Amino acid sequence: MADNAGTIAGVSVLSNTTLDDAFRLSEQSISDYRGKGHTVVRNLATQAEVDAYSPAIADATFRMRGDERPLAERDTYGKAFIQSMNLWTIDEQVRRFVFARRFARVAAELMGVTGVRLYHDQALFKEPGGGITPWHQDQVYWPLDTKNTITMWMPLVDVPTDVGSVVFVSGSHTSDDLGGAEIGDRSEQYFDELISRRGFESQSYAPMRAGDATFHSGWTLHGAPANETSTMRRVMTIIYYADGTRVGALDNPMRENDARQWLGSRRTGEVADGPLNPLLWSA
Ligand SMILES: O=C(O)CCC(=O)C(=O)O
Repeated sequence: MADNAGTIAGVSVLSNTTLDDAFRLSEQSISDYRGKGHTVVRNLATQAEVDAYSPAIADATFRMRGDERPLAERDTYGKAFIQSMNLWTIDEQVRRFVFARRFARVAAELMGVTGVRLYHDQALFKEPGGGITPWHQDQVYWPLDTKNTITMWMPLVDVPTDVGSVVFVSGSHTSDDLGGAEIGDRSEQYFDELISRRGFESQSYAPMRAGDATFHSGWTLHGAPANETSTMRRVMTIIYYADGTRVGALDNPMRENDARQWLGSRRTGEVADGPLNPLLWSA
């Protein structure tokens, strides 16, 4: 089928499958997201839609891949996944997926805001034998002066329980920066201790089907187990923030770097509306 195949005989074909219609979000998803800092939305994309876009996403992921060393030579964070970012800028088919109004509207409705902008996308492909994703909070990296940041995490393949699906720490999003800093061995140990000391509860939504999606807030503590299977865990993520958000403190090198890379070098106090931050949905 030309429309859904993604490639025909190696030639890339643009899909006619649009992702711009409204999805009926349940009240339960909204209250889970706001209360716990995470939720799952089942069947946000159909299998046919995933099939239409995932070849282009996979192709762009491998083209943009930075670290090509074998797993054994990488550190803990490097072993967690192949991570390729802002794929929408190199492929029209991926751009259509990332700019999907359906996904952006769900993000806005979960946060309860009237518009969302793109921060960036990233593919997170956990290889067979890939390691844990250490506990971390995303917003340590993001110089965004708002609590209204959210990641959509959508598997492009079915994710059974034994293939590292994300584990979220419920309620951790209300605490802002919990102090674990950069993702790696130290954040894993720091947050392991913090979770047991504070008696936090954690939750995973595995098993997940291709096209299901989880959403988590920028301050929600999360990580993922290793992939001990022989299947690549192919996941695409899209990160959004509320329209009107200003650039926050550039108080660590990661945030300085993110402001340069994703926010058009906007400075603290300026509206975060750089050329890579289109408004993807507004009421
Ligand atoms: O995919 C993973 O293993 C971790 C995902 C993650 O950290 C994120 O989407 O913020």
